[in-house]
Amino acid sequence: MAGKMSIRHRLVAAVLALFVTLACTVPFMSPTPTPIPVVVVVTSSQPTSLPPSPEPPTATAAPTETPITHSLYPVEMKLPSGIAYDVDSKDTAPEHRAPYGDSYKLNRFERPFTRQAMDYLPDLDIVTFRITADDTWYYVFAELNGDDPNNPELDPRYGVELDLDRDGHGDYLIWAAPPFTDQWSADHVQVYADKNHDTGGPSPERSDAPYNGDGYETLIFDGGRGDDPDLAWVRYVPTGSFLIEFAFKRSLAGSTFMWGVVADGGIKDPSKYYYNDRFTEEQAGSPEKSEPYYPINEVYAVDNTCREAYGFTPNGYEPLLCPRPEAPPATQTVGCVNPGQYHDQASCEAAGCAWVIDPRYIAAVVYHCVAP
Ligand SMILES: [Ca+2]
Ligand SMILES: [Ca+2]
Ligand SMILES: [Ca+2]
Ligand SMILES: [Ca+2]
Repeated sequence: MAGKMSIRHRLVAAVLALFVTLACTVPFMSPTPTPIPVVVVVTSSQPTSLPPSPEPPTATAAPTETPITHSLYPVEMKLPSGIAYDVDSKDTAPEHRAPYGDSYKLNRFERPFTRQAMDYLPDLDIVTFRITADDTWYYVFAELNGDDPNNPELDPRYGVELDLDRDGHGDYLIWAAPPFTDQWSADHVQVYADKNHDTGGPSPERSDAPYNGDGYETLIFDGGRGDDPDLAWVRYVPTGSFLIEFAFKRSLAGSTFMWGVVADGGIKDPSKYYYNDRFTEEQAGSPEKSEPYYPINEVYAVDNTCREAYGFTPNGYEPLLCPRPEAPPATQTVGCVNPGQYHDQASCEAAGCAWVIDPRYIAAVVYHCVAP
């Protein structure tokens, strides 16, 4: 009995609903049906479940991006004791110049300065660089003189260049963009490869300008998208100045390679590496007042380092290899200090250093200054 009543009630309700619907619809009927507005809620990480839409199919579908899932994270590593030094331009900054160490020919830039005005940009001035490793990762530390890697006017990029076969042509560039935080993140890290081996042009140790290769042209990792979502990471460590710390998989670099770091607030274009092949020396300018093309012009707001060897003892002929040995002026009080700063025999020997043939030059006898 209760069941029959219930069915009867439902029938009555259905009939009433039909009347109400007709009553509501009929006054609004028009010869052209009006599309029903649909509010589309789009989320960035997952496909949305939308009601059937009367809109024509020209409406753009929401991007169906798969969320990035990381399975391995870098850890906190102690700063390694092994340290390499880049030129510190802080002391000569008031004079709007770099002290030394910029070599257009070698694609080695000491240009943490604005174009032409040569105002100092400490957030781009690399002063030390180091590397260490654990079972999964290489960790590279770049120490900079500034205090803001998120400097909004510069929007700087910090990078690590890897040369796996030691020929001076960079093979990978790990390239990180703001915002940087003190937590490991892969979100703003990219890894570029040079698959056609034209970084550096025909000669990695000389300018080939004007050269139109495509530099680091292949993006193999982009914020976690790529074959390995955990390939490369970055964070920064405020230290009074700051450290940019990179972590990248050992599988990317192998067990022996050459590496250097770069801070770029100027051109910021991996496809134009190396910059000394894109601009003549005159176009690039120079940060040293003793040079004819002072001040810096087309190649500006950039600092990079020489290349260090990892996992092998360099023979001295590796292109772009850091001069050896290179020691900090602050920790040496006697004897030859930072011989790379002397560019003539008299000042080299006066400082207690030795003026010897530079083994990196095969075609010509070139002297450079080293520790005796
Ligand atoms: Ca520097
Ligand atoms: Ca190479
Ligand atoms: Ca070149
Ligand atoms: Ca290339």
